[in-house]
Amino acid sequence: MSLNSEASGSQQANELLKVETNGGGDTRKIALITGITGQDGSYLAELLLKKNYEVHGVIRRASTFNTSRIEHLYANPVAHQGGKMKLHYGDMTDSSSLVKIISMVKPTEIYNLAAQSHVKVSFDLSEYTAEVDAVGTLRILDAVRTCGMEKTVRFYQASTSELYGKVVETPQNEKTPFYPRSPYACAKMYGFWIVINYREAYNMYACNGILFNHESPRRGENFVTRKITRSVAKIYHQQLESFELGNLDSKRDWGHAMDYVEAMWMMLQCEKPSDFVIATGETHSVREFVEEAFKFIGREIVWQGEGVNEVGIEKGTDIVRVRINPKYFRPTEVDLLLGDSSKARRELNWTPKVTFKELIKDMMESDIELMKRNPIA
Ligand code: NDP
Ligand code: GDR
Repeated sequence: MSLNSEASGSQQANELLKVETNGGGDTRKIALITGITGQDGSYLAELLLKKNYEVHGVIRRASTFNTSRIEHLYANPVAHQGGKMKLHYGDMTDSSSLVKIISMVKPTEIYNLAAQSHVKVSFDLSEYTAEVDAVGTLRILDAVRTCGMEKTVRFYQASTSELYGKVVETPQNEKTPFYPRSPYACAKMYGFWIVINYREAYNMYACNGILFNHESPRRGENFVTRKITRSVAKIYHQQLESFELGNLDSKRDWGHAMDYVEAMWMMLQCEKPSDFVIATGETHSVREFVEEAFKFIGREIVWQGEGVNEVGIEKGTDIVRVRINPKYFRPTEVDLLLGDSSKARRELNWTPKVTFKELIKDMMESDIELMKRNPIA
């Protein structure tokens, strides 16, 4: 099967809906990824294809193509490996689609990554966020049971450091109490506990990965890191003079998405299911991220003023590069995230490879190239 942006909508639909079933007694590894078109889904699909998995993805219908992050997997015949990757239309709000897909694909591993994943947007779309992120998780777990696969399938749930919310203690580990601070985090809290409940009630192999923020050149454009690297790349090409941000003082434990999808896979290869924190163990403010991104293009930012009147000025000039806009503030903020992933390091032998500076370098190089090729991106 080939899928590219030239294909007409109906061609694409027909191709996507072609599903092959698995014969009995098959020992192949078959993964089903919800959210395959997202940042993590795309890296995970790559990783699993390299490990010779048959990879199936749930994709939702959109009025424009939403497969840009995985298009290269179709284009590359080696990664594509003779039809080893297939997409199926479905939605986390539509139980029947999930049951159909699971019964046809018969996955050995399910990675539930689909979510309305933007924290600020969850304040505006609170009910929808709960539908997708909380009830959606329940729907897919129930779909597994409806298909009678709860004893055979291994299930990964994309849980989040947002569960920690208001700071109770740092660094945060698997035993740190939760205090969610957004409709997104509250919905993910339901997802976290329903996974544990199904593990205990039905003896399912189901794990929560409590992943701290992870970024990459494929990060969505409205998350703060990507917004910064895109804007600084545009400034570098003289396509933009300044950009706006919200809270500069919040601190995050930022890693690289490629390292984090590996941890997801590792969690499903253990003897027993368990929940793991995945983090770098380093925290940096949004302000520091901005400074590092500018350093990458050989500029220095100095901060002047206070609160909403604070601005970032390019040193040696009077040009304002960063302004504060309160519209990016959240009604309740998560001030500080810093993870302790010693359980994952010990039991999974997982370690992050990419440092904070290397992450920014990777994102800046990619966005500088992107803006050079396509200034209106
Ligand atoms: P993205 O926002 O990049 O991707 C989200 C994916 O979910 C997309 O494929 C999106 O499809 C899909 N999706 C959204 N709504 C639905 C729906 N109703 N039905 C089916 N699919 C849907 O997120 P990330 O890749 O960054 O994150 C993956 C998961 O990990 C998410 O659950 C997120 O909450 C969680 N997480 C992320 C962290 C991070 O730092 N990145 C940290 C901790 C947890 P479409 O492309 O069509 O929009
Ligand atoms: P987060 O990521 O909320 O941590 O959730 P995001 O990048 O959106 O925000 C990080 C911090 O930056 C501050 N901030 C801004 N954020 C955005 N988006 N835009 C701005 O202009 C801006 N200015 C400052 C925010 O207030 C916040 O403190 C991400 C998502 O991937 C979740 O799905 C995931 O669960 C968590 O990470 C772990």
